[in-house]
Amino acid sequence: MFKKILIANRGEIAVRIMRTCQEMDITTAAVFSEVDRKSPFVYYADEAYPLGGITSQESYLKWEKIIGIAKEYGAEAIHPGYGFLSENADFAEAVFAEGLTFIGPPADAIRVMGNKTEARKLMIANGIPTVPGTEDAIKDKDKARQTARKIGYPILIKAAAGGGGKGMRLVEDDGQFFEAIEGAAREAKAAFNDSTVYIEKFVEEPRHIEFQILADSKGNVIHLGERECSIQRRHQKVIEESPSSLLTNELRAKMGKAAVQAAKVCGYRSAGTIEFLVDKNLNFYFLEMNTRLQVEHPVTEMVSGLDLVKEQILIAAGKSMTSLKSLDDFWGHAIECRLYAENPDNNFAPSPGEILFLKSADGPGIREDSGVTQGSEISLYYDPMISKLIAWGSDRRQAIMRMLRALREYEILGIHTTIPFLIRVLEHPLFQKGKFTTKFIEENREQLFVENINTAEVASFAAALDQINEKSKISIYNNHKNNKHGSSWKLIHRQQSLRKK
Ligand code: MV4
Repeated sequence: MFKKILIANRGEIAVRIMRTCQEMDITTAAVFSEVDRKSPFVYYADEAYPLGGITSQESYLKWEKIIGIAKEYGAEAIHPGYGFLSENADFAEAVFAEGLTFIGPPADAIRVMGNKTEARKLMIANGIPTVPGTEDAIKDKDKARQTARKIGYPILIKAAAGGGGKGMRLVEDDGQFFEAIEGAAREAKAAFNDSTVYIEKFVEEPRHIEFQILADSKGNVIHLGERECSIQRRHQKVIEESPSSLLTNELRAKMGKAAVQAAKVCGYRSAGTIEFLVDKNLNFYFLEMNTRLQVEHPVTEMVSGLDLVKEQILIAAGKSMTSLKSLDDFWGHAIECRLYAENPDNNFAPSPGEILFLKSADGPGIREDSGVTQGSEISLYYDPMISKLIAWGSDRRQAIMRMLRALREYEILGIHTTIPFLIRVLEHPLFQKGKFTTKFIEENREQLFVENINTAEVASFAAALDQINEKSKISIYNNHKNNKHGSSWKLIHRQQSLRKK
């Protein structure tokens, strides 16, 4: 087993990975930018090495430097977390070339899945359902328009080098086709330095459901059920859960089988995720594969009892994955909320600053994976996600109620957070019934945002409260149900006593 692992990441995921290393008796080495010098993950690590620099470009993406540190200080393996270098095939290859272990899939698997047309081709060749569309990159625009007509509008133009919704164009009829193709290609060239685009039929009001897979070098490939990720805003996931209330055991088995097959045909090893779209007739289609540990991996951990980081480390060290009999061993329901340093009632504007006070949630069924602490400074340089709350319950209802309770317990001063918005989503009757698609937030704007509070009756009260809140940047998340556990007034009191000190 590895004696020392370098974690090439920051924030909550760096802490998450180090926790498992602790449990496995593995020494941890952090690398950090100047902005992160005092971050919890730097203190958590057994050793920490400065990368210098401020932006990602100047720090966490400097892979020669990171590999150099690993070699100099005797780390045998590098865990990339998510984002940054995690899906960079050249990095994975360079790590290997330097005699170190990349805790993730083989570079070839990253490469093929990183190219969305290559990935589609591979899936089609192996009988895995994909969205109807072009198999190859578009070269001839007239031919492409013929294809679009054959598929039937609306269609989506996607960038081969894209993913995660970047560089997508919706085309509703023939008249828009050429302009859209040219625009998409131009955008793809600018964003990914690759103008290759392809066409898919537009699946209307789909659910986004993804399957967690694990593959080891002994030839074992299993799936760990699904995560329902339809609650998104601008291609950013907001809430994830497992299991999905949409799937029957029969459909789950079918999709799981396709996910395992997808992992096998690309020669996968480590933890990975197969994303599917599911339409209203419960047809499912392969969308893309994420060749990394994902932000939302904890919901799978909570229902399976597995530690996915431990599995990744075991697999990277050439050992078998922990045996897992079947989904019959899974228990209960888990929900994750991503907490962002953003103001949901001002179009999710970033909310940088110092966390003046922090008392997070705990109690039955609550897990928090956080990257911050009281006194942390939230900068504008990196992703604004500061923490993840995960609630486990014996059923979906209990998981929702526990999450709501935890969100109301959470006390944070100095920055705005998305907590008030998350509460509104969890309280929404359609969310509670499990009746939603990827359009949920867009379609329920009126109930999810408070910008329409402007009646004369509440205006003066709201103005007064706003003033206080603006000063202290307190999120008003409790002006309903007389919830005394998280009252604004209590927070304001706390803020004032902090000021006196
Ligand atoms: C689609 C689609 C409908 N039809 N592809 C967005 C993220 C990227 N992974 C692919 N995405 C979509 N691809 C076809 N053929 C709709 C989306 C989509 C979406 C997917 C999952 C979750 C949220 C979404 C929000 C808007 C669009």
